[in-house]
Amino acid sequence: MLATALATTPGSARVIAVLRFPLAEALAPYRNLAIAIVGLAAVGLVIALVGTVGIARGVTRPLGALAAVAGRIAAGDYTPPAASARGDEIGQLSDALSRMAEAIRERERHIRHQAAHDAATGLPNRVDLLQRMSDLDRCALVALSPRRQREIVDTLGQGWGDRVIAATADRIAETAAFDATDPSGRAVIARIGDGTLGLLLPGVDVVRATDVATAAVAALERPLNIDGLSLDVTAAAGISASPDHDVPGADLLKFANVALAEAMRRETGVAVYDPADDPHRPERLSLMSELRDAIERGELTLFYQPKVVPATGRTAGAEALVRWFHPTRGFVRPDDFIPLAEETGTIRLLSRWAIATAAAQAARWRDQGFDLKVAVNISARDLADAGLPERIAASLAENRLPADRMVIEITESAIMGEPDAAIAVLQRIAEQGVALAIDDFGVGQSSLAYLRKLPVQEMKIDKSFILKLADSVDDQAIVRTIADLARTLGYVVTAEGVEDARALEHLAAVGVDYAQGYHMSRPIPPDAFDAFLADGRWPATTPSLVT
Ligand code: G
Ligand code: G
Ligand code: MN
Repeated sequence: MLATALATTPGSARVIAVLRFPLAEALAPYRNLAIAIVGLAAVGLVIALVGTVGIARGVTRPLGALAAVAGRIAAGDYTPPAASARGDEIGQLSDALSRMAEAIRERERHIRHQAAHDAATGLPNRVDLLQRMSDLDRCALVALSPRRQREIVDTLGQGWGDRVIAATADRIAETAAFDATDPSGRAVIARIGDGTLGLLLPGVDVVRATDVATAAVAALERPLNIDGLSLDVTAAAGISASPDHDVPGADLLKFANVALAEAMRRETGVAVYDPADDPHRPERLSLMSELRDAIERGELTLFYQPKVVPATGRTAGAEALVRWFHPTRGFVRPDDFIPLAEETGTIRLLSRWAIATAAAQAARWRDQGFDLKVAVNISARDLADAGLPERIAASLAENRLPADRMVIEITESAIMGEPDAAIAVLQRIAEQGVALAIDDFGVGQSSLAYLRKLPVQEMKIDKSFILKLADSVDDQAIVRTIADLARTLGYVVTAEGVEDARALEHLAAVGVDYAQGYHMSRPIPPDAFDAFLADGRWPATTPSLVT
């Protein structure tokens, strides 16, 4: 029972309402409704749960698959995920992954290509060549270089250097000999240096490689035609082979380069690796450290060879030529250590020594009353010695010798294509009043047009044109032409290699300024030179000056 007082107006009697109907009975009609509501809610919840799980699975399963694909891509497997038919976000993600895999595959292919190829020519590079070589037990390697590559790069620029290398490779690939060694199609022409190609010939021995190299060099006798420009390159090739030169792969490359350096010196332009040419062999290195010691200990001497005026017989000068009498090896020929000293850089020490020694000797002769110009040879490497002009000035000053008593000889090949800095060194030597002479003139590839730009005063005609002068009409014509031309251009002309009186007479008739050779005297030590001067057969002063 439930009783509750009802609100009334003030002053009226209290009214109390009494409920006498049972509450449970009153609520009974609503119980079913409540049960239905709870039941519905439960069913709804279950449906929602099932739906959520379903949807979640529909998303996570394809996502998991895509994650696995991403993992494979990371591991380097670029097979794209199976094409998705779904148009929703998952489908889009799958397509994006596909495209990414393809892009990565393409970029990786590009990077691999770049790593194995030379960018400028598209040829395989040295890394690639070494990689291929390491897989071979028997192979030959030919290192080939256009002889005029450096000149071409210097005058036309690096772009043309690249074009020449590419055209050279094409020319070689066309030769039948190269084709014949390559039934397997595994032979490659790679760019192994700025100006050097490497021909890797699998299963080929030295003999067959020499055939290929000879054919390649011959094919390059014909000018290359690039963009309408005809370029005469001529080539040299060095050969090494395994197992002939029984060494692991990397050394084969070094050996082919050593042979190439030798081939450059040969007229045939082809050389097989010979350990005797190898500047890196230990014996040679010890010779070089001994040379340094020999210079410091004063074991080197200069010999002098007279330069005589053909018409009068007057001795006007001398060329200083280094001699090395080794305490245990005996006499070491300059041809055996000068090239080596040039390669190792020791030549700079040697040249500074030779200049100081020759200046002192010239001063001694001056003090004895002989007015002789003394010539000293320098090498291309000396032109990298920016301090050389000052050393020459110092040697002259120490001996109070006028600069015009000294001549510096350099071969044409040593100055051809040298950078401006090297030419500046020559310029600074000449500015002091020291004369520059071009040695071995006529055998190099230089042009008079180029030499005209240099501060040169003297041309020394190479001895190959003089040795048989009396009997060779050709040589006579050449010598006359060179002498006339040089004289017209204002050069002093010297002929080297005068071995008999007839040659000397001929030179007197042609009118060269100086003659030098065994006929007058071999290179001799200073005291023998004094005796030579005293002998009077080739008086050191003109008769008019004597009286
Ligand atoms: O005499 P003959 O065998 O000296 O010389 C051999 C070669 O060595 C020649 O080419 C000559 O120019 C070179 N030569 C000789 N003496 C010197 C030198 O003092 N310096 C340089 N750079 N070369 C030299
Ligand atoms: O490269 P350069 O010209 O500096 O070297 C001179 C070389 O020529 C030296 O080796 C020297 O001994 C050599 N020589 C000098 N006179 C004669 C000669 O009359 N005949 C020959 N065959 N060689 C000579
Ligand atoms: Mn010389």
